[in-house]
Amino acid sequence: MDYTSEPTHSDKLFVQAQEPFNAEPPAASLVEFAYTPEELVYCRNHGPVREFEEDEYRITIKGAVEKEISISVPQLKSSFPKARVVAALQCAGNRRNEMGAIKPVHGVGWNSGVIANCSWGGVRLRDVLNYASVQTDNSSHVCFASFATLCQDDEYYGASIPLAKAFNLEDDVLLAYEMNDETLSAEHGGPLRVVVPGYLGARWVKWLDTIIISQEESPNYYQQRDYKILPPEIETKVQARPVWSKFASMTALPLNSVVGSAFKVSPSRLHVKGYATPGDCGNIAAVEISLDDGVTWHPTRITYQEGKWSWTLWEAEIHVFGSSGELCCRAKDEAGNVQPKDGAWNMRGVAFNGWGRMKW
Ligand SMILES: Nc1nc2c(c(=O)[nH]1)N[C@H]1C(S)=C(S)[C@@H](COP(=O)(O)O)O[C@H]1N2
Ligand SMILES: [Mo]
Repeated sequence: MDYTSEPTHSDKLFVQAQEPFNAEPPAASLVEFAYTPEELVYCRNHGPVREFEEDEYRITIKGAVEKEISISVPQLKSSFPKARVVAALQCAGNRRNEMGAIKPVHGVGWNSGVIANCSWGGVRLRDVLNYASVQTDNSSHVCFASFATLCQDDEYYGASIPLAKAFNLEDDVLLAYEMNDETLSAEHGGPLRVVVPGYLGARWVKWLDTIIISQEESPNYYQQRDYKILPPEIETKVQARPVWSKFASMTALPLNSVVGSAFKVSPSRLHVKGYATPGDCGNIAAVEISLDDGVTWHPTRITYQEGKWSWTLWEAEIHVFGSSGELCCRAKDEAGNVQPKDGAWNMRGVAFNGWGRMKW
């Protein structure tokens, strides 16, 4: 990993592009905090960041609802109970550079820093939907849109989630106005963004202004084309175009873990820290590390995990021989799934989850 190279380098984030603004912190900084401080929260934008006045900011809820609603953020805050959820926001392109090393992929060249574990405060989407009185069954979709902002590949930014996810009592999908107990900044989608615990970041629509209950998924580019795991034989966008609609939109990201840092604490002892995120089969149960490419594995200590949707932080001290080598890590979930050695290649470079690796 090389964070000193071009294009630019800010104090805390490696800036991939100024316009739209895309930037990530080094994973070594991330693993120092259970809750990611705002200055280390990655920025992923498909268009310009826009600032809005909270008092005048309104969202509309329409489609298959009994009453179409237009409600301001101050009204949302005073009408519905406040909910708080700790959840990891992760871009589907996290670790794309590692997948790109197998064979080139299309997308921003992210390392392993497009992830942030934050406490989100807002109102529950299901409370708002119950108020609007949804007139359809659970096979429908909640489509989110930000018509007020521009983006690169469509007229607006949009995404959707199954209505069942929005209504699941344990899932806590929020319309969030706070991040880490502070007012949500414009950079991260303030005054209002969607928080979909467990789902890839692309569904966490920023500057949300419209919710539509529909029988269909969002027709938006970012739901229908981007953010799909295409089969490995599709290598170009030209090949993808006629078949895009055949493949499912991404929802949960896969079981994953990454080595964030490895420091020598003595000539023969290495202190290793990392993070892990679950797939959709239960939380992280263990993370192991290996110094011999997976022949032998050593346990690590889980130092942070909170609720169902946070990331897991882990660390270990391990005896090393020689002056350098490679370290790898793998996560296991409560259902017994084990992170695979090799991540499967796909054209967009999404959902890479091969063993975490780091040279020491
Ligand atoms: N309106 C809007 N919402 C958006 C995006 C965007 O470009 N526009 N990017 C999405 C993607 S791909 C990710 S990973 C997250 C990033 O959120 P962050 O910039 O707060 O880290 O926001 C999602 N929501
Ligand atoms: Mo993303």
